[in-house]
Amino acid sequence: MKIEQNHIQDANKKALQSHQEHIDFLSHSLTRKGVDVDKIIKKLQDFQVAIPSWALGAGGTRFGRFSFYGEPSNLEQKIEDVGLIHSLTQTAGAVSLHIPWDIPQDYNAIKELANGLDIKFDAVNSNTFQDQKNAKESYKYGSLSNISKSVREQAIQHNLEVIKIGDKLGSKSLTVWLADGSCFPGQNNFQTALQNTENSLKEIYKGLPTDWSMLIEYKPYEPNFYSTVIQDWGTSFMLANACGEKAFSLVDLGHHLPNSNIEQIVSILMLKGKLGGFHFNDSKYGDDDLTVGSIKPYALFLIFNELVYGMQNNPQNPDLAWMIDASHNVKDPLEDLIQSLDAIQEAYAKALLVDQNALKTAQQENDVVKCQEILQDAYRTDVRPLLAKARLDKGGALSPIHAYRSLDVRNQLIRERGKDTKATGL
Ligand code: RM4
Ligand code: MN
Ligand code: MN
Repeated sequence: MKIEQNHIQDANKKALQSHQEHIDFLSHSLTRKGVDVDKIIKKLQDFQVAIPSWALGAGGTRFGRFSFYGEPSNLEQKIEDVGLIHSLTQTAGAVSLHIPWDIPQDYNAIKELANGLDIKFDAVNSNTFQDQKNAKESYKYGSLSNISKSVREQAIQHNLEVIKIGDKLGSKSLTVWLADGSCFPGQNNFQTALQNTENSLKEIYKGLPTDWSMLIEYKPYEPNFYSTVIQDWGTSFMLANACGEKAFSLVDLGHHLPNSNIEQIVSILMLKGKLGGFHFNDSKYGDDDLTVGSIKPYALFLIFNELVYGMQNNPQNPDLAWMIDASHNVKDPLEDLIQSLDAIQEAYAKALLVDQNALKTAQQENDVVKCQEILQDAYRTDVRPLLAKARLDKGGALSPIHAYRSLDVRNQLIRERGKDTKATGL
């Protein structure tokens, strides 16, 4: 299924008049404050977030899985789904593949399909947290950190294979997330596990094409519940440094213990030129749980404030690979992704409104109250008309969720694909 331009325009018609009133009012008041509105809209239009290939079906938990039906059953259909989201939001111009869940059969056909939908191939993700069919070795006790050389070797080879697949598609980075760790005290020697991981990562690093980067993700717990080898940003940073200048840390919002100051982590990594990628989600308790911005939108704004500061002041840091990393059980996955994209753009727009010069002056004067006022003035601005204008001018929907529903997308997908399809992923 593909959404035609004129259908989006029809869906926009009803709300055009009120949108115009809102954007006129907002532009006027922002311009009066000295904000370059067109520049912000352009930045919003340029900000593209990758959709992970494993988030297009129902997520499920270990207790059960409830499909929304009409799920994509192959990579082509997954890319079509990203195309649907992109045509409405104009923000999802990339897809991130997880191997082996989504190995292309016909590379040219896949590339052509993505190209026609204006979708790029972002980072490719390796998977050494599950055993694959017919694999010689098992990852039950770890992969790159495993005590057995032949298990480590198999995991290294898999990552090199993933690089080859990504290279054929035009990806430029490999994301490594390891489930390695231990469930009980004494199970692992911490030092040996870290040393093995470092050596394995160095082997993978050697296989990176010159214009590629390696993104090393960290996470404190799950699936191991006593220790995780790459548990925090410090460990990931240490490993990235050990590998070389093409290796970076990747921050996933759901991979922190409660109350961690993620904005500070982001800021310091960018100062050191080592923040390479970012995974968006939100959570109350655990990992990958909830729609971006559904629980802690102010925290997301503070994180974006540091990202914007870093993008403007840290030329030593590369462009980031942005990706949504969440999968759910109770929402239509496409609607959920649309909501996430909206929350990301909203936090970004608000962060772009922070008066950086005034903030610097207030900081220099130790005017703590003023500092807070400046941040919250930006945060409290209703930026939704800016987002709508950014989308509208690119041919997207004024309200992607309303358009998705009025165009009856899910039912069309169910008619095309049936009720029994199941997307690969977690
Ligand atoms: C992990 C991590 C990775 C993602 C997998 C599916 O928790 O966030 O980025 O690839 O989940
Ligand atoms: Mn992640
Ligand atoms: Mn995760």
